Amino acid sequence: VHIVGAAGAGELPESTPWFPRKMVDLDTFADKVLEMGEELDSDHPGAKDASYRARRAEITMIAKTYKTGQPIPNIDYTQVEIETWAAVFDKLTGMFPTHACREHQHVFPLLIQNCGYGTHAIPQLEVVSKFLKDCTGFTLRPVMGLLTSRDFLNGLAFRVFHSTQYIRHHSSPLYTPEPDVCHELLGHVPLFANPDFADFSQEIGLASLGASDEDIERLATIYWFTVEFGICRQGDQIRAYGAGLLSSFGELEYCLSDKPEIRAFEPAKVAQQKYPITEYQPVYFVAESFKDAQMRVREFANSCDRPFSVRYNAYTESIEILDSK
Ligand code: NLE
Ligand code: FE2
Repeated sequence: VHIVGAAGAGELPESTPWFPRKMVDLDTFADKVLEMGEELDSDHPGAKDASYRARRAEITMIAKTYKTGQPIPNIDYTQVEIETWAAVFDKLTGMFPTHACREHQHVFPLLIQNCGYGTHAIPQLEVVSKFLKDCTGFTLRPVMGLLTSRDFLNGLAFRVFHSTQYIRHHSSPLYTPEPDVCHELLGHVPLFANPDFADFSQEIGLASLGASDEDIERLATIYWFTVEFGICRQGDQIRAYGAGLLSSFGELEYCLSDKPEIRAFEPAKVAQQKYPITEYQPVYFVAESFKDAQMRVREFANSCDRPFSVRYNAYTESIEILDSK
C-alpha cells in the first residue's frame, strides 16, 4: 500500500469528483441546501404559517454561518416548540422498550443523565455533540436543511453528522417527511453513540468520497434503508434502528406490524430499491447486526468503480488516499 501525499490531488484521475480532504473543507457545504430545506414545500404543514417560516429562518442562520471548530450556538426554544418536543418525546419513550433496538435503549438513559433529555426542554446540539465525541468521536454540525446526498455522506467519512436545529410544525408531531431536531436527537443521536454503528456509518461515508454520481445514488439508497429506515434482528425479535423510524411514532408502530414487506439486507439489492420520501416505507431490510452490515457495505464499496481507496486519519482529521486498488 502506498499513501499518496497530502498535496496529491493531481494524482487522482481527473474525472474524480471533488471531495473534502480536511475537516474544514466541510465549511463549503453550508449554503448548498436542497429545495425542501430553505423554502418549505407547499404541502408542508408549516408552509402557510408565516411565523413558523420566520422562526425557521432565524434558526437556520446559525447553520449558515457556522464554521468548523466553533461551539454550536444554543437556541432559546419557545414554549410551543418545547410542547411539540415533549409530545413526541412522551409518545416515543413509551414505545422504545418494545420497538427500539437494544443499542438505542442502552444509550437513551445516558442521554437523559448527561444531555438534558426529557420533556422540560429541547436538548442543545452542542451538549449532545460533546457527548457523542466522548462516546465514538462523532460530532454534530448544524445544517440549514437537506444537503445533497454527496455532501451529506461525505461528512460521515469524518464522523461528522449534519443536524437540523429547528423543530417540526406543531400540527404534525406524528410524522414529518423531513429531518428536524426530534428526528436528529431521538432517532440518530442514540445510535451514533454506539461504536459499531459509528463504524458502520463512517464506512458508507468513506465509500462516498470521490465516488461517481451513480455510486453516490446507490450509497444514498443503502444509507436510507439502514441509518434512516433500518430494522434488525435481535434474538427472536425484530427491532428498529433507523432514525426515521425511531423519531416517528406513526411509522415506528407500522414498521414492526405485518403490513410492510421485510427482506434480508443485501447491499447490492438494497442499492436498487426505489423508495417514497413522504410516506411510510413499503419495504424494510433487516440487518443481522451492525458488524455484519458493515462488512457487507465494505464488500459493496469495494465493488464500486473507484480507482483508489481512502482512510480517515483521526489525528489530523484528514483523509489519506491509498492507491492500493
Ligand atoms: N419521518 C421521520 C419523522 O417523522 O420523524 C423523519 C424522517 C427524516 C428522513
Ligand atoms: Fe435522518
